Amino acid sequence: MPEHDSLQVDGEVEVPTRLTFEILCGVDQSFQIPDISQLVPSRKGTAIRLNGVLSLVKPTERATYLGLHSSSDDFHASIPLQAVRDSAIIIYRQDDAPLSRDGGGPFRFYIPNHAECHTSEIDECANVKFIDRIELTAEKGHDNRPDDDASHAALHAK
Ligand SMILES: Nc1nc2c(c(=O)[nH]1)N[C@H]1C(S)=C(S)[C@@H](COP(=O)(O)O)O[C@H]1N2
Ligand SMILES: [Mo]
Repeated sequence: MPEHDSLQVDGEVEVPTRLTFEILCGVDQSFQIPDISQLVPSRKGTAIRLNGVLSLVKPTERATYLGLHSSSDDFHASIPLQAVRDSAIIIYRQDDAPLSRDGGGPFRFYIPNHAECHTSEIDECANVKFIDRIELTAEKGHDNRPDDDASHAALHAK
């Protein structure tokens, strides 16, 4: 069971790693986005580039899909790695504290140039909140994003 305040990164990687707020704060500045409102005007916080995390865990050549798991509310997405490798970020900090649950924290996956909900594999629904595990896989993995308007509306009504 992943711990709630940490982010396990495993699967098709050479170095499975359990990330914490402190570890992410210490990742090289070149991978940090101190103020994400410069990238996404409506969002606040500090993020790390997915690339920064991948540099720590070293994906294998077989890694093709990125699995984003939120066990706390059982929400999961599996998206093609190559399409988001250079653009996706993980928001993990607001001021000097971990990102709040209200903000999707402690770890929130985010694709700045996402498509509208259920128009593409790389859609807004893939911006998974409360992620506690990132799993790299060779094939598409578990994905329970809403795939039509009705299931989407039902999710948002929760
Ligand atoms: N853990 C989790 N992440 C989630 C969801 C969810 O229900 N649970 N909903 C998704 C959907 S369908 C959308 S459209 C976006 C909405 O993000 P927002 O609440 O920041 O606008 O979050 C996505 N991330
Ligand atoms: Mo969505």
